[in-house]
Amino acid sequence: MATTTSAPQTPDTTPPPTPRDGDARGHWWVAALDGLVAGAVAVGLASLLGGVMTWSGLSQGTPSPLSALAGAFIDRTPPWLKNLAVSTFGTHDKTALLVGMVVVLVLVSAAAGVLARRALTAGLVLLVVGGVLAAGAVVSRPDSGGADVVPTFVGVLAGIVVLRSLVTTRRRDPWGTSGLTRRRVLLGAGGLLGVLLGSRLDSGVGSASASRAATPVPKAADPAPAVTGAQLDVPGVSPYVVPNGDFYRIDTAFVVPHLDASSWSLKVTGEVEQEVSLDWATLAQKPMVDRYITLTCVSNEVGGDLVGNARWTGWPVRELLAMARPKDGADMVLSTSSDGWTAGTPLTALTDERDALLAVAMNGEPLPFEHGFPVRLVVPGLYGYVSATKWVTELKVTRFSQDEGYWTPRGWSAKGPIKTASRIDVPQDGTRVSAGTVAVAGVAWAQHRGISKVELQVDGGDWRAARLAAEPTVDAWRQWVYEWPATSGQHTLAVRAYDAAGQPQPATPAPPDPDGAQGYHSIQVTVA
Ligand SMILES: Nc1nc2c(c(=O)[nH]1)N[C@H]1C(S)=C(S)[C@@H](COP(=O)(O)O)O[C@H]1N2
Ligand SMILES: [Mo]
Repeated sequence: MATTTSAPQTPDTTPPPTPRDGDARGHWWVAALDGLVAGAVAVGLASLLGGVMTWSGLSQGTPSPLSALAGAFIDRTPPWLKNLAVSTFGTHDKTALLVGMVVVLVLVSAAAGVLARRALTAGLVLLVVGGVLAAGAVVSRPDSGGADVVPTFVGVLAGIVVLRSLVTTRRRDPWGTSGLTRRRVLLGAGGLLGVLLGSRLDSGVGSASASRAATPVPKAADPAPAVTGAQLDVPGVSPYVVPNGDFYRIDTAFVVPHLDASSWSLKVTGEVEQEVSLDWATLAQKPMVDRYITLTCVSNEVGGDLVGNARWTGWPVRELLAMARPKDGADMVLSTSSDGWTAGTPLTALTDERDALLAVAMNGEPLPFEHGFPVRLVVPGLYGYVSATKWVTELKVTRFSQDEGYWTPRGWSAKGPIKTASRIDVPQDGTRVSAGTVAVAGVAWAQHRGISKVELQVDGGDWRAARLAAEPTVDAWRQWVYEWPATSGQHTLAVRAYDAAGQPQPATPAPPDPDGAQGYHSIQVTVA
């Protein structure tokens, strides 16, 4: 009987040191990192190729998968989520979406890497699923062509190759790899560079910027009214004319369209006797008018800042429509932007005496890209979502019974006349002021009707008339001020306005959807 048992000592076949969790798959976080690298390469290459296709004019659609996913997401956002996004992030809603997309991409890529650590195929399948979703978004974008999915396809293929090769390398040396090898850094950085370069090309920044810089502002044959007396000398009140850089921006465009004026054209189609096409050179020759018109967003909350006044230079739309001669029975013009957004405007608002413009300049500058370069619509009296199409490329004469603008199937009213409204700019809500005479001031608007009276109420008492600034045009907002003899304590101030016909602004509070917020703006201040 053997007293001792021992395994034969054969050093050559001794298994390698056992990894901590008993297998040869390496750290999960290294696997996640490899997924991230593969994801960065896939997205970077696809963005770069997509950018090149857009920039070269090879594609009229959205070949860049990130832009396509963002666009598809925005267009499918249910109204409650859109409202939540706007109320939470305001005009930074697109930055929020970008951050959200980056988070999702990071999570999905890392998950692909971690899955691949267990079974390579599972990781690759996740990359392919992501690619199929992106390709679906690409083909669903306006004006997409068959070749538009090529960047996504190539990107996913590159991601697969990279993930496979990183996983294979790791298998040879599961625990020896440090987290950040040269290859990973290079591939990851290359991917990020691709995204950056691609998004620049994507937005057409180069040629469009040159085009905008070379575009002269046409001299208006019919100048704007003088604005003497329209600006009150009260610190903190909104400027009568809002500078371009401070003007609110609202649109569904994740990537701001950068069009070249020389290749822009506008078609008038639909129920017309004569289809008309207008190019930039022809438009620039037309006699232009210069007008102050206040734009308002239907999403503007009571007291909100999605409203602004600018001087617009443009050619009256009615002149263009007169050339096309709308047929009897037509009652709507569906305007479309270069990125496929639409607005349905009553035909009469574009043909009556008001100055509905094909605007080419804002405050004496070519339209900023964010505000519609080279041409947009501006219609006095209607919320932006039913009238103010930026980057406009088509006017289809049609009927409300046959067509609807972008926001109508998303729960917003088909027609959007602007409701009379007023806002207190100073003092600001929740601030402290000193006792004595306090200038309470702000703006009121009832575009194309005009403001006849503004009243202020202190602590639920009598309504007192405010002093009105001059009103150079009924199409723009009007400033008002009330010299309030403030006494110490907590006070509530409320404002209300009347239009030129003497109609008071609606008193019953209502949210923005479906046809504009209403109710009185009120603030609280502490007087010391
Ligand atoms: N092409 C395009 N034009 C658009 C929109 C849009 O989403 N796409 N949004 C409209 C809305 S809802 C508003 S309120 C105004 C805002 O114009 P601004 O961004 O120049 O202030 O643009 C309108 N024109
Ligand atoms: Mo809007």
